[in-house]
Amino acid sequence: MPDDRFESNATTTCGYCGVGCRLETHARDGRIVSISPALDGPANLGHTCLKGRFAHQFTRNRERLTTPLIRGEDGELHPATWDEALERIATELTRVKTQYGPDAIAGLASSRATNEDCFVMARLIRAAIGTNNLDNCSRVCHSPTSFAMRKAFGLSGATGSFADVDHADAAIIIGANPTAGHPVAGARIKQAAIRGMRLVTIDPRRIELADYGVLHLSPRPGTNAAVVLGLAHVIARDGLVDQDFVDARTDGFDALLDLIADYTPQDVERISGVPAADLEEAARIYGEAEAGCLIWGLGVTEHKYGSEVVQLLCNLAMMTGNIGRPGAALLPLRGQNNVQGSSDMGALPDTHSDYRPVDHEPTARAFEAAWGVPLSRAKGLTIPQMFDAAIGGELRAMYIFGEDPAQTDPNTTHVVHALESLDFLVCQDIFETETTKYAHVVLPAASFLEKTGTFTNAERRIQLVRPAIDPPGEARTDFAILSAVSAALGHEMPYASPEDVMAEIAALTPNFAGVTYERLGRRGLQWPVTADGIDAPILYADTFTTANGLGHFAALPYQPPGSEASDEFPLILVTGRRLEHYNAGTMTRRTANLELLPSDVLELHPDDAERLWVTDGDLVSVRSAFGRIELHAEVTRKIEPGHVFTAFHFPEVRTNLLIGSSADVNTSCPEYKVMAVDVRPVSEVPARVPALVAGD
Ligand SMILES: Nc1nc2c(c(=O)[nH]1)N[C@H]1C(S)=C(S)[C@@H](COP(=O)(O)OP(=O)(O)OC[C@H]3O[C@@H](n4cnc5c(=O)[nH]c(N)nc54)[C@H](O)[C@@H]3O)O[C@H]1N2
Ligand SMILES: Nc1nc2c(c(=O)[nH]1)N[C@H]1C(S)=C(S)[C@@H](COP(=O)(O)OP(=O)(O)OC[C@H]3O[C@@H](n4cnc5c(=O)[nH]c(N)nc54)[C@H](O)[C@@H]3O)O[C@H]1N2
Ligand code: SF4
Ligand SMILES: [Mo]
Repeated sequence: MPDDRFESNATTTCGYCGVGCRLETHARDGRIVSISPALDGPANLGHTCLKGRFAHQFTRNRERLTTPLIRGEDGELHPATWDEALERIATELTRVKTQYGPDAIAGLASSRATNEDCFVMARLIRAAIGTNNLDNCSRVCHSPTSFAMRKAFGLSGATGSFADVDHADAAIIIGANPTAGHPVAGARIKQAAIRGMRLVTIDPRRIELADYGVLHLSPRPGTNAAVVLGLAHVIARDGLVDQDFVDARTDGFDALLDLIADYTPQDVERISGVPAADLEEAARIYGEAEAGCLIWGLGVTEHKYGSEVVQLLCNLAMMTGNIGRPGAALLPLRGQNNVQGSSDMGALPDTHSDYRPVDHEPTARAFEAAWGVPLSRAKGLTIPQMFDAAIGGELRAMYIFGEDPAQTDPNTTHVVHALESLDFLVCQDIFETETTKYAHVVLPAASFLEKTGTFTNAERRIQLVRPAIDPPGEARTDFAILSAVSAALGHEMPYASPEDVMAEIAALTPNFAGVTYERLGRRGLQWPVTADGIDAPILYADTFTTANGLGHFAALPYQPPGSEASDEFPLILVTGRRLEHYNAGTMTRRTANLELLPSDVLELHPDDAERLWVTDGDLVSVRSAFGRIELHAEVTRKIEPGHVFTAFHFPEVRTNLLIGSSADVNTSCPEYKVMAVDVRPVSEVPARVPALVAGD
């Protein structure tokens, strides 16, 4: 609510995670002085976490980019004017395009930026440059969820809303740690569990929510498929199938029944380590619920068979009829503030907005008519394919907008090699990052607290973003920068403001047909939004959005992960997140959150610590087949013996030196969650080991 103690007040949407909390910002003298929760925010109901409420000091940090930078003859980045930067970009991209063709250029769109920014980025890459080489961070995150849900049900999004948690009598959370990654949703789940919702958590680590649940299963990393097939086995065996739903609404169930015969609780215990009795109890809790939710995260997707496990989760919901009703939702916890939206907008190599294939003629023609240029019908490159092509010499230039692959993508050595191989790299960010080290031009952008637009949260809710303060120095909004770059390349876009962009998105995107800023108002709308403005908190009440209107079961067997413990690498490293820091950490490391958590640490079970002669706080070396890092150990019982855990928020640690190129079979989402490693105290590392450090 407006507060006259401040010079300006704006209601906006948090730019950190996919919960999409609505925030009241209060500014004075051009700086944010405080942020409070918006009481009517539908996803946050008057709450925020410590990031949304307090982690805003980065906006006026001295290291913010305030002018464009151009790399000089001396190899250093130097301040430059906007005209110089735009001219350099236009000259270099035009040269590459003329010499090698448009497919020698690729772009990454930012899932931290707005829908409008991502749509304009898609137009820049597709229309101004002429290629479909465009991808976004969803590739390394929930692309398996998107793939699987489109296959099973039709649409790429949660089937319900966070509010369904309030109406569920049971929920399974698998491979997600919401009290760290989606804290406001995590708190809502806690409240529901306290009120009596029966919560089952499935995670190799004893996550905080396990203490609020009735049952915690701790599978070996990479064995989710066996666990989920086992749950289906028990549901079928114990007569908990909703046969009416299966008969009326789905196809493919018989093939699943044949497959799950082989996944008895005893078989599953052998594969996953989950006690047979616990698996049976979990199956009954979900199978007997009147309304049950399935909630998942990266512990499902960032695996070799991540997209298959999401399909197996869709099976569970269909066989029990737990879909399309209040309290019966599938809620993938989409990660970044706008990773749902960047993909919805078509910042992907194979789809325009609404996930319509680039070779779908009517769609391609509609975009051609709107943009006035011919568009390619050929699929573009995914992020890992871009890096391979850069090393192979086919890709010569990249435009990286709000993404830090040199820190966050897997196999850092390979990524750095790819970035170094490019003739020309543009980065558009709010800070210098590990990736800008390889850029030829760096463009200073506005942060989410300094711009207008919309973000789409993990429940498909499109919400307004409003500026609380001005961008620092000469930094410009992403919308303004991308429009200027496109114009410099000779493709003038006609939009005067992000609102104009939304008008075009609505005109070209059936699921956004009725979206206007006015209708979004304070509470947003959940897509699909009909032309007269009716939105959809719950999908699939009567029919699925597949070609035949039926939900599709998938009979997919368990297959082992890409990395397994060996004599040389006896421990399994799992990576994930910390409450206090956010992904590349560019923002949260420049706030007081750094005092709460000053570094990444390696979680290690006391039994392993004793065997390795490591005590709490010791510096340890972690080595995989791909690289080696050093960090301090935290000895804790939160983790099972044989496993170790760390995050990836600190460039000085560079966790992703350890991760290889193994990835989801359908979407190339990296297998960040399972890597065989060797851990030892640093003093014990023999002199010859540094030879194995990545890059040698
Ligand atoms: N504080 C904070 N919040 C964030 C982020 C952040 O960096 N910091 N990042 C945002 C982003 S981009 C995303 S995508 C989300 C991610 O949010 P989550 O999906 O919750 O992400 P993670 O913590 O990476 O992984 C979740 C859990 O998966 C478990 N896991 C690993 N392997 C397996 C397995 O084989 N089986 C099972 N069942 N579990 C497994 C891990 O132990 C971990 O507890 O968070 C978003 N929110
Ligand atoms: N080991 C390991 N690695 C992982 C993961 C894991 O679980 N384990 N998770 C993966 C996942 S799920 C994800 S999503 C990725 C995230 O990886 P990234 O997308 O690389 O990380 P972010 O920190 O979200 O943001 C990227 C960049 O956007 C910039 N930025 C923020 N806001 C804006 C803006 O408004 N405009 C512009 N132009 N720039 C902005 C930030 O400064 C930052 O440099 O990391 C992946 N990496
Ligand atoms: S829960 Fe997510 S959206 Fe809400 S304040 Fe925290 S980081 Fe922001
Ligand atoms: Mo993510």
